[in-house]
Amino acid sequence: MLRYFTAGESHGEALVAFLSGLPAGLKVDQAFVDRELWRRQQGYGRGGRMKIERDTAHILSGVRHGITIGSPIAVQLENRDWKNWEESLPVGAGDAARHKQVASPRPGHADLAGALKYNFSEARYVLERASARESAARVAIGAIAKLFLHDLGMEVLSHVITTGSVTVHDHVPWEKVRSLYDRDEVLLNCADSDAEQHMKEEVDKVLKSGDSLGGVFEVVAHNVPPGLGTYAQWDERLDALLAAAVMSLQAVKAVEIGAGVAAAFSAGSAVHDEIGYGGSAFTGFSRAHNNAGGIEGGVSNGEEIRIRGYLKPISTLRRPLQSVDFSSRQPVKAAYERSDVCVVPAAGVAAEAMVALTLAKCALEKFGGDSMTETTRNFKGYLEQLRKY
Ligand code: EPS
Repeated sequence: MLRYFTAGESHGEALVAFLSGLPAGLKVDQAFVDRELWRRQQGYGRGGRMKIERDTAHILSGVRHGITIGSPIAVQLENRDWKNWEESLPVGAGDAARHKQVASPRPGHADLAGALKYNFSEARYVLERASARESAARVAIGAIAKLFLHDLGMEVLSHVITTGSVTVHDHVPWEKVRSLYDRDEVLLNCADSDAEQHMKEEVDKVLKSGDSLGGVFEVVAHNVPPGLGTYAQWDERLDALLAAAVMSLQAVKAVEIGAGVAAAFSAGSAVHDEIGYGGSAFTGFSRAHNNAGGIEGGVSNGEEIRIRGYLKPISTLRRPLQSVDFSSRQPVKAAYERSDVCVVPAAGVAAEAMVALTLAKCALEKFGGDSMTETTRNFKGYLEQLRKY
């Protein structure tokens, strides 16, 4: 069973991620993992922090001589910013005068709900863990899940559909999403270069005005065979698992699979993907289009999986909203600390990681195996069964 979780505070010494349950014998390409981490750090609209951090995965366990050995994988990511926080956020008691309080909660952030829940007098500890810095740890193990999926022929990437008021309405084919991956400079990770320039202008506007922006990313999982997930039980449905995985990312407030939102306002005849028999990647069956986003009845159907995440605008504003001081209870402006103003491309990369981890989990449930030899043998046997169906 594939299991994973993370630990670490945004300005603590390091982030740590654990990934347990991968078969032995998977080649782990460190350069690939580090490039995924680099991709997450890119995008127009990031704040000063990204000039400090150079994320790299320090693999502590579970990989020897370049391959997985079946034991749990632990990965550490250094926070370079830690050297600026050692006195204000020490593990020991430290000097209270040097602690940096977050005196008034930011609307939209976890600050107030977290302080109430954990009975903190201010929000420092809340934001340290609620911060999207944590998603770097998920990207590190998500990259290893991607390597596993690559061995089964599957790929997971993302692109940006909306930033602020600019939206790409045309369908973006896989080849275009794939070509974004090869870029050495990431602006807004948008496949339409005119739209991307307009998105940049939107970011510039909010940079000037002290505001922030949200947007929409789309994750595409390519070459996923039919049969991952099941309708047999509510918590094994692939759409439910993917929605939870993407929704769990910081600032995501809605998730859509395929044409899910528009479909709710359309007639069935305009939505459902008619079935033909002319051949496709895995079987003789084919589809006229893919409004279902690659999932029907909680099961992958062999079409591309398309899942969108809707991000609220970043809740830290340079021109802050109204709030209340934690100690005096007087009205004040919300706290401001250095922040990003737009993170849609980065959130897309983090969502790729969550989608990859989810698909890897479902693939391992279906194909099993303690070694990659066993897993790929089972996988190939299933592909043969599909071809013969
Ligand atoms: C974040 C605030 C900023 C972001 C951070 C997420 O951090 P800081 O306050 O240290 O400048 O840069 O994102 C990351 C550090 C990252 O690696 O993505 C927040 O409040 O969520």
